[in-house]
Amino acid sequence: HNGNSSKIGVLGVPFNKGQPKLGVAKGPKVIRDAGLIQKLSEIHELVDVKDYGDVSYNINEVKEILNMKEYPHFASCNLEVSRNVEKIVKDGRICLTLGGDHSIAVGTVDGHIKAKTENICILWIDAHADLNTNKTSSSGNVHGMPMALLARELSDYWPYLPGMDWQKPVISIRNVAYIGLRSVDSYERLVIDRLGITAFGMEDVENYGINTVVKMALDRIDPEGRRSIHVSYDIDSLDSLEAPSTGTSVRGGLTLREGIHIMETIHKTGRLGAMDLVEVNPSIGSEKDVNRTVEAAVHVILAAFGHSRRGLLPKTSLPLQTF
Ligand code: EXY
Ligand code: MN
Ligand code: MN
Ligand code: MN
Repeated sequence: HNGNSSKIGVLGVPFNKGQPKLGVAKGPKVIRDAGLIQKLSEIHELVDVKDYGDVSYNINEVKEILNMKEYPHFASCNLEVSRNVEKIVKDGRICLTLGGDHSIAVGTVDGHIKAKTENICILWIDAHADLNTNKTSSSGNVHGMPMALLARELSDYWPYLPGMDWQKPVISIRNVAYIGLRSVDSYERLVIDRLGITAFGMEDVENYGINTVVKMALDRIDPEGRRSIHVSYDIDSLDSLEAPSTGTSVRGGLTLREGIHIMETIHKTGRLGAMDLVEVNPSIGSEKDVNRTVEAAVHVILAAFGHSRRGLLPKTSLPLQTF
């Protein structure tokens, strides 16, 4: 482990206004209720986990933006998310943010960038590219837009966004990679091709295997191995059988094994700076579906912070003849 890889700060963002399904605001609660904090602290004895609670925000009365539903809420919440993530990372902790819908990643990435003075890269694990602008989106749902708000190369495609002056689209799309894509809109496809964005879809996972895909992704976005890694993990990257309780599930996705493997590999770099786990919606599906989805989220998170599927040796050595 590197110096700070065992210090974790957990932040909940019960935000649901980036899309129409209300239950996603209960994501932080169901993931915590599954024992996340305790399980994190049990990974190994050096883990130090602090729960910073949930973000709350006052709505700033900024003007509405065409085809960005609930824009004033989005802008107001993300300012608080950014401030909290910046503080947690500056406290020397890896910030784990529990969503909430994926629109909150504008704030988490911004906070991470501010704390690390821009030297970050992003792995966006998702069935979707979340690369629409308000002009290309057919839904107007802001959870389909965060990556387009974050990328420096797309800043000219946005109108002036009041109440978002704090947000800097300073990340270059060259430092962003996707894994898990299988539902990409036509303008998103155009942007990926024109800008040459590193994007591994499910067919690449089949062709190369997940281990090679993660290595290739990291090699592209952080060739010198020096950046702080931001993983924005949308639970809908997993197959609908693994994570049924999510708002925009798409079949044919990652197995839980592949999803865990990604985060084990990231953990081994020692450079995870922040992780988002978003789009768990406990109002979708049966109780069994919800438990299955939350369990999958917890497995992926534990892998990110060093849980080993091999098991750990005992802390104290007993005489061998005990066995
Ligand atoms: N591309 C579609 C849209 O923009 O509405 C669907 C977006 C779903 C986004 C989910 C969170 O990853
Ligand atoms: Mn997403
Ligand atoms: Mn998605
Ligand atoms: Mn098990």
